[in-house]
Amino acid sequence: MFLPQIYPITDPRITKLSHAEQVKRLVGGGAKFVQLREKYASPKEFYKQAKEVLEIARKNDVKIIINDRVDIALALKADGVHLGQDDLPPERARKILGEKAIIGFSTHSLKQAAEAVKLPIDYLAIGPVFETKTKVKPDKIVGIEGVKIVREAIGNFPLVAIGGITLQNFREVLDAGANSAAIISDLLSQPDKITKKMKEIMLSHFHFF
Ligand code: 3NM
Repeated sequence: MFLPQIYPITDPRITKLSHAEQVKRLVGGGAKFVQLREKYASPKEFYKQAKEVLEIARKNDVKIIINDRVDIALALKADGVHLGQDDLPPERARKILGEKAIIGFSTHSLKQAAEAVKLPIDYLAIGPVFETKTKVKPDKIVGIEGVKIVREAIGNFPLVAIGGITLQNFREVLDAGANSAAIISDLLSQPDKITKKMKEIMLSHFHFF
């Protein structure tokens, strides 16, 4: 599975923009893989917005992962879902969405991560790595050390780090063993600079190689 080193996630509360507008701005900056995260709108409203996103994404060869809602991912033939510890179990999501769907799963401890690799998922996420204000009731911070420990425990399993990741610290997170850094507020907190921020982060990563 293709997992980009920078994994942007939308947030309408932070941006006051539709998911489609956020995706357009992120894609303008080079994003190829975006998660739609919606914690407040009704399923009907989220469906409507995600449908608009999928139309844009298909034209631009961008993969779209739907947070939490297996039903919406199925209805729209999105590329996959990202599930939390309290969502539909990944086994069930896999049966519903099929072998080709990308399924991601959130974990917040070494124990959860070690369990997660046995599930029919494509990547697991560990977090929060740093302090975050974006998630309501975040779990305990795992730190860079937590990313390293999880990496050691899971072998080559695809690993996404999340929580408080920025343009300044994402390289440290990747060096600790994450394949990908998921980022919300550092990309979105200045809505008129989303494209610029996305470009900056893609470029700084490019310079590294
Ligand atoms: N999940 P930001 S932390 C959505 O720990 C989410 O699983 C987390 O936002 C986890 O990049 C988090 O603004 C919020 O810190 C990430």
